[in-house]
Amino acid sequence: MSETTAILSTFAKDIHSGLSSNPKCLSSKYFYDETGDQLFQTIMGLEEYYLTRSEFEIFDQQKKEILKSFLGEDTSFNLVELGAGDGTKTKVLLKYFVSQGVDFSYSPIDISQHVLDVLSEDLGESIPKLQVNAIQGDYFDALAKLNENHFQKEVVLFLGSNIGNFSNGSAPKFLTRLGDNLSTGDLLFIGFDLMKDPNVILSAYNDKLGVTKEFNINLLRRINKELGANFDLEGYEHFPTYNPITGETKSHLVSNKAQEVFIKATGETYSFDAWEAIHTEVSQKYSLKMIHQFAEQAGFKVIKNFTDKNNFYVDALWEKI
Ligand code: AVJ
Repeated sequence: MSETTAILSTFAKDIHSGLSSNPKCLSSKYFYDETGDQLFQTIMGLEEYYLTRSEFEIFDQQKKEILKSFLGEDTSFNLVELGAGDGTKTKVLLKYFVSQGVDFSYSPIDISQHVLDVLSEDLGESIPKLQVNAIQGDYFDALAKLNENHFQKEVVLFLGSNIGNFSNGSAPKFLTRLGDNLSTGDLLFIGFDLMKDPNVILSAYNDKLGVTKEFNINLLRRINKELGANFDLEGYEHFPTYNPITGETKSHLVSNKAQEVFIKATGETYSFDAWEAIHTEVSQKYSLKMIHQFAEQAGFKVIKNFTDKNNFYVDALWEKI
């Protein structure tokens, strides 16, 4: 890289290291600029994208049981949500808990202050009685801060199969670190997308309208815009794969010709062979056995699994040992 390295953003450094690797890769955490957020909102409403609908069904149909399990022997708790987003699904639970007169507060944690502002305003209007305490920042910093000031039981939500973006190698480390920031008896309510008919899974990442393709290609558009690159957006095919043995779903952008791209921010040119691929995302699918192993490895006890009627998806409730 050129001598400007020292002043390069983390974004530029990550993109440089990904495009210099073999095979090439780019991190899915960079999908979410404003356009990426909007595209993901659209994905959540797609016919093929069963994940959101399945989790919504679990909340809607089993909210009474969920509340009972959250409370356990206690009479109150603090509900913490990691990566709250727009809170559409969570609202089903929040509304129900408020209607039942439950003594709880809600602390959404997100890296984006903008997301938190929109969510807080929306909740102020739709559930005015709800006590909201939004925290901007890194998940672990925010959890540590909460743990200092709270004597109530924490119930941490990590929904949407966001855990799926971690490889199976890195997920246990993340979950262990999460547990390190909790106290004995605290709860983790975590959404996992289950293994199922491979065709159903592949369609969810290759929708007819091409929204997921746009979502994937938007990463290149973002690099063009923010790092001054000249990716030809027509020069890459969207290609997801699912491995039914490991449960790994991967998204790729495949270069449909030999081509080069120049990125101003790194001062470098990157070459693609014809049909060379960039790996852009992992969306891991799980068996219940894998999920139980994760809980054990990370120091949690399994309390209950909540699944939808199709058995497509599970929200697992774990207790910190
Ligand atoms: C937000 C990570 C759960 O992997 O299913 C949707 C993102 N990627 N379509 C997922 C996504 C392509 C989504 N997660």
